[in-house]
Amino acid sequence: MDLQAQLEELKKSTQAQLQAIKAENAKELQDLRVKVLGKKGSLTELLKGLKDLPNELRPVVGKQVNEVRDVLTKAFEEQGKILAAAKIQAQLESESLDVTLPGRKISVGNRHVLSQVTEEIEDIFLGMGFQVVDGYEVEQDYYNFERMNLPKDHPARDMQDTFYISEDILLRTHTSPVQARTLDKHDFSKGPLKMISPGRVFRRDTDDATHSHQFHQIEGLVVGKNISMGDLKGTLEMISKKMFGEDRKIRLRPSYFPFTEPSVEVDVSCFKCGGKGCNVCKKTGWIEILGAGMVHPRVLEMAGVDSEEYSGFAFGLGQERIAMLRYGINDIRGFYQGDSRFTEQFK
Ligand code: FA5
Repeated sequence: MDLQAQLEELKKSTQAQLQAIKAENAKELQDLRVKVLGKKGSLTELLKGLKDLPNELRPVVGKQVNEVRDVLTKAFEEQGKILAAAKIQAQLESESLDVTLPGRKISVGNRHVLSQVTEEIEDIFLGMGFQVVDGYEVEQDYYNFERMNLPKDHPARDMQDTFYISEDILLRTHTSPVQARTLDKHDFSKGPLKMISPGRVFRRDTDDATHSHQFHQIEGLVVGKNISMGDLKGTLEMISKKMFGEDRKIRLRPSYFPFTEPSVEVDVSCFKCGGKGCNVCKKTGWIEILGAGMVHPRVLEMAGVDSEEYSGFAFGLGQERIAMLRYGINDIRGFYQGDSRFTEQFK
């Protein structure tokens, strides 16, 4: 091949190689430039052949060499720009943010369903001017039983199987001891006592789907002048409607608690069947939600409150029971196991 053909060949093959270089291999461009246009490159190599050409051809081929150098130099420059632009483009694409994509969900916790029910009931009573009072989970036998008109050896103590810590100290079996503690502190010259007290209670019960050895109650107590059973019924009717729906009715059944006289169990008309009878209310149309009654005169007297002048009502409801009825929860153990598949249902 003569020198001119070689020059033409070098030009074409270099152009082809240039085209083939990809953006991610931009370094190959520099290597190719050195290989073709460098001091010891292919073009310089071909130039050496110039001296062997006949005189009249030398200027012609010399000119062709310069042209090829110019063409290739320009081609390298241009390909360099193209590759640099492609690199920037690729970078932009890889780092681009698609603002229309839905974001990743951050899992946020929620209040436990028992806390939600408690707070809801607290709000209802706060709205009626009640105070919310805290009690002790570790309580004295004296407040848990004796002040609730359950002297030592009283058979009704068996209704609440108890965890004793010592003969006089126990885990409270109900929130009722808060009644005695609050009565002791209240100054009746400033008006009636209206309080609720939510909290945890403990009984030596066998755990099953509806019983737990620890559960939650809300105690309610109103003591003042001329407080009647009508006030109790009105209050409970209101709370049942707020918790279970406006068309709920309540029913009071005679019962027995040593600290109330008369005592009642309170049923609410079934929110599922409306009273016709279904599996939720065990075909009775009614669901028991709490125990209540008029405060026993002896409970008032033990607190130094004149039972001739003052009267009152009290109630105790189980939050688990309320939440289970409301949300159709069929196993009480779900409340305590911390399984997120349970807890997340109450967001
Ligand atoms: C009492 O504890 C009384 N102190 C309530 C009371 C207060 C009556 C003031 C009158 C005046 P009782 O033992 O029935 O009553 O319990 C009240 C509620 O606690 C029950 O209706 C039930 O909802 C709930 N409860 C009782 N035992 C358990 C248990 N083992 N597991 C879950 N909930 C329970």
